Amino acid sequence: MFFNCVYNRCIFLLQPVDYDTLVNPFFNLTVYVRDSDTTHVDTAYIEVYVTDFNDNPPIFVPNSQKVTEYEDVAVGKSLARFSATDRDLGMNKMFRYV
Ligand SMILES: [Ca+2]
Ligand SMILES: [Ca+2]
Repeated sequence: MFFNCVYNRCIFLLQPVDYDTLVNPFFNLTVYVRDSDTTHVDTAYIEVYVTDFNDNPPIFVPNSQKVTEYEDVAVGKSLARFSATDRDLGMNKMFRYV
């Protein structure tokens, strides 16, 4: 349960929502209002869509390598390949090697 509605007309977030681990980022909420007459009831429907936030940094996988090469290695030869990954999505997953 991520949301709660209490008597002051607001919907609250009860716990952090991590877009990167959600199976479904859509939440359909139903809110009821009534008075002392039990037949006086109305319903509102609220759709909440959680979007991604850039909350994960890129990480090298692996983050260290050992390279052994002869001293006369040709200038410009590639000595190692490395890559990184980022758990976010879309533009928040973009990074560059510097
Ligand atoms: Ca990121
Ligand atoms: Ca994220």
